[in-house]
Amino acid sequence: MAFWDKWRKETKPQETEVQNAVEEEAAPEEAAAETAAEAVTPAAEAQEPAQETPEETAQPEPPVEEKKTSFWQKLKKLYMGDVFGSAISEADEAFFDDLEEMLILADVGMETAGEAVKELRQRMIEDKISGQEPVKACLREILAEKLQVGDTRLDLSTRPSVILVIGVNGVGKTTSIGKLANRLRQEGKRVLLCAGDTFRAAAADQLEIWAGRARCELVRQKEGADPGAVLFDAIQAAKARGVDVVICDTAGRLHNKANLMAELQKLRRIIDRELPEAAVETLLVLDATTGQNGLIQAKQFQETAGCTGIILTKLDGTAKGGIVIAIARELQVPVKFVGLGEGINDMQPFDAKEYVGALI
Ligand SMILES: Nc1nc2c(ncn2[C@@H]2O[C@H](COP(=O)(O)OP(=O)(O)O)[C@@H](O)[C@H]2O)c(=O)[nH]1
Ligand SMILES: [Mg+2]
Repeated sequence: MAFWDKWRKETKPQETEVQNAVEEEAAPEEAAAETAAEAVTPAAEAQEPAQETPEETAQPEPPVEEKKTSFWQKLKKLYMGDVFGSAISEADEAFFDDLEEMLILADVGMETAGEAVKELRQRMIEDKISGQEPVKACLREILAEKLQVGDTRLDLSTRPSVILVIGVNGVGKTTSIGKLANRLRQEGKRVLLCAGDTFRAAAADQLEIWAGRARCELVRQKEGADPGAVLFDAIQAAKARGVDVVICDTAGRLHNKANLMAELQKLRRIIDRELPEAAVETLLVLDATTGQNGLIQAKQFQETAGCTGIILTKLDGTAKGGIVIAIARELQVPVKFVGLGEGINDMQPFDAKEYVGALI
């Protein structure tokens, strides 16, 4: 069973047709002058959800899964009944090489794969570990440790608290906001979405559809409005209405780093000024299918904007689940949620132990 199937096991089939506005890389322009709120739309007025379709058919078996099976079969031969001594034979060297290759193929990253194998080798010698299951368990433990880089829960301790959602175009920011809003609503929280991606009207329209689905409130302005002004309005609305969580969508523009930084910092300043005591999460959304390239982008975002957590989307679309480990290890930011499909329930809080168990 592929690891994402295991992740999926608790999610119910949900709607998969999401109106997806094609993101265009709009050249950032000077932000428009701050304007008053144009529309503050309660959930009841939000558009009807898009048509529901049944869950897609099962994914084909990925090549990594095959590799994994044959690899562990090989391992079994090598270690069944073996008592591991202090010396590592040539055959064992081959095992460690294969293991490192498997981890790299799974997108764990060269450096992290090398480290993990080194640690495994050490522990196997020190603790005299042998046999397929004990070795696997030891490797799981090592990988899980690499994933422990901070609290995976959201800090929503104030009313309101704010979640700023950032990341490049098309990674799944707006979709993840919809899923997250739904989750928080189910926990009984009053949620307000802020349409901070103002480059195209379609971006706010897409968020409005999600607001309708998740039955939460939305603050939007006209296309081209200053995202800071929209956030300002959203915060005022949240204060006035006793909203628990404001989730702010943003435009994803990475090619102009200076503009991106300026805009994200401006949003942050508005939050700090209007809600100085508020718990603020900055969640970076990453697309798992972009693998190591995504990691390079993530590093730039992290340097520019800083983030308190990662939402890793489209894990259903990759056989290379190891990217989660690479991200945690190299960014030192906890993965807080993983996206496993386009439906409203296709997102789960991240659990390192469960994940590693599904991976290996
Ligand atoms: N398979 C899959 N598709 C996703 C996931 N999250 C988002 N998407 C899709 O990715 C595309 C871009 O999503 P969108 O939320 O518009 O990205 P944004 O530009 O970052 O706001 C849409 O077609 C979404 O349905 C996921 O976890 N799995
Ligand atoms: Mg979007």
